[in-house]
Amino acid sequence: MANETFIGWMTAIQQQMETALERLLPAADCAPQRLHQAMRYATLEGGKRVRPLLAFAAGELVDAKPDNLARIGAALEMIHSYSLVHDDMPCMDNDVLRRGKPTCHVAFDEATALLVGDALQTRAFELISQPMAGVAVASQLEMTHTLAHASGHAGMAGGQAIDLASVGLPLSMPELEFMHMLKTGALIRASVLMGAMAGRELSAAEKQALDAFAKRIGLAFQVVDDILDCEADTATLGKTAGKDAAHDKPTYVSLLGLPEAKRMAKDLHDQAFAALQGFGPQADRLKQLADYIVARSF
Ligand code: GRG
Repeated sequence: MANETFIGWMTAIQQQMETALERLLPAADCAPQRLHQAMRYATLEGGKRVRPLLAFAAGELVDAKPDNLARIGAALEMIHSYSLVHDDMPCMDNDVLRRGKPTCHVAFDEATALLVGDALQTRAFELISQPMAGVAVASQLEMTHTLAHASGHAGMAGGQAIDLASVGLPLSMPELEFMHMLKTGALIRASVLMGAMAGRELSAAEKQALDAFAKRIGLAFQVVDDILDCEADTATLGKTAGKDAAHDKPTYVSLLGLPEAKRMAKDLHDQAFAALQGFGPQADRLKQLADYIVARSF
């Protein structure tokens, strides 16, 4: 029953995000049409919207306004979609399938895909730097800083650089963890923190607890991604399965083996739950999302 309620909530937020993204992305019939069409192609109708869901769930802790959370969610999803477009390009992972459809550079062309990433990234910052009703300017500045830090050299882009340099190398566990904390974990962590910046101020202890949750769940997301890459099929994932092993990429599965990687995902999930102990029922959505992230099948 509780699970049904969660699925209803998740579906409603996913629909709300689709509507917000439709509105906040540039119109397809407005010049330059090809770029705008490709930005919409890469962002709309696809993806689980995990980062916006985390921002909405964290927003519940602080009674944040849904309109502001939708804008924060759209910014997060634009950064995430840009990273997928660039990651799929021939100079990086060179993949042809993403979110169940041809990758952006295949459906359009490489130059357009490069520009899609650039334009989605800057659009994200345009969105979160516009005034938000009821949110202090200082909080918005903190949000902008958090998103920039999580996306750049000390976050996602840095993690991607380590990933590209690690192919075929036997990474140690701390090295693998560092790479994933940056590449995947940083934006997931930022999603939680940014949602919580859109409402009432949390105490220092609450912020610390939420950050501990966000870090654990960011890492759990990646461990599960590694497991799915070797256990799920391409049709279910909507992206090419088995790529990590084929590209000789170090993963939690290659380092620990499947059973131990599964145990690690469960441990991280339990640690994430424990971090939320001090919050009341307002943290229930975050807990349900943690369950979903660890139990998901794609
Ligand atoms: C190009 C700067 C730059 C960074 C790329 C995110 C990333 C860094 C690469 C994607 C490669 C990858 C498969 C990473 C593993 C975790 C991950 C981000 C999976 C995709 O995210 P989901 O599952 O995707 O949230 P959907 O499609 O549901 O949005």
